[in-house]
Amino acid sequence: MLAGLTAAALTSCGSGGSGGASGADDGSITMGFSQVGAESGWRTANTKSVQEAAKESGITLKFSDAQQKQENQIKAIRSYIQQKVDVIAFSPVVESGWDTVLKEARDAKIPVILTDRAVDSKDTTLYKTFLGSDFVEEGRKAGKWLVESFNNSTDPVNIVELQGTTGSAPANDRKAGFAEVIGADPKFKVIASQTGDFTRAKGKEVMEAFLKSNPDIDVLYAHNDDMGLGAIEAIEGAGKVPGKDIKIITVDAVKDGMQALADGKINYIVECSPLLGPQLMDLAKKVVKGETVPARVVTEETTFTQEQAKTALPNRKY
Ligand code: GYE
Repeated sequence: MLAGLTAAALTSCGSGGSGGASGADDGSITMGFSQVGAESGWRTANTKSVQEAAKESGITLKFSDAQQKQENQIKAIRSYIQQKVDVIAFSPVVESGWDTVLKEARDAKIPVILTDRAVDSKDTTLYKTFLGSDFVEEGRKAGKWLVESFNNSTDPVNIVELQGTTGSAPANDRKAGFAEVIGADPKFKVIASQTGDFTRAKGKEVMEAFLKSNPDIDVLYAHNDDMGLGAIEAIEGAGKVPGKDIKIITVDAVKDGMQALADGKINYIVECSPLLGPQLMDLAKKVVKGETVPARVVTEETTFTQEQAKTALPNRKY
């Protein structure tokens, strides 16, 4: 109780100094959060984590869903600036085009935290910290599994790739990390690569097109579970066996993905954790107080084989 009071008193001084206005007097913190959308199981789990963590840490959350549109996120951020929230957090749908609105936040002295996805702004003083995964490393992990799995063969390996949302950090980086690793051996050929916008429906649609124009696909690399799950429907619809005729690698490790992995329909999943809420709230409290925080906070993650999925599945929360 006493510790809580002390923290509240400190916050009160700090937020007055930071210029954020709404909670300045009583030490309460209001966060404006602009979410990407509701495109995937990962996103749903991430939203829940942020909302629950805000509640638990006593932070008032103003939440908006941008439906995968940058213009909606820019509008939301501008409205948070007008409302004089104490801190803005957002997960940028694409990497480019944020400098103007981030400068507006800085001019209003409202600290900004990037969560989940990065921006490509050269001026890193536009935000306080970036909390999220290392997507290039995730792509590398996917590539390493593939290289090891096809270790014993010199035959060409035909790969199709379902990319995430065009221009998003996870799509750019998961593609780059994967290409870097498989690029060392010319037997690996990416014969088709297109966006499926991180959704199940688009994943299915694009995989159907891939199957029509490419009779000989050995591997699917999908930038998230949802697109992989949509693609599984397309593969089964074409009379092929997912996980056998076509090996499948995905990223995320949400429950539905893990179930498909345990069932043998997916071969390998690279984990990407959506549970960023608690760390985000801790960082928010610190930046509102004016404390220095690390410029980059990387999420800890693992990988799952089919056997590991069977063990992990009963305790999987999302
Ligand atoms: O992998 C995907 C979601 O930005 C890490 O966005 C996130 C990605 C995640 O739609 O499922």
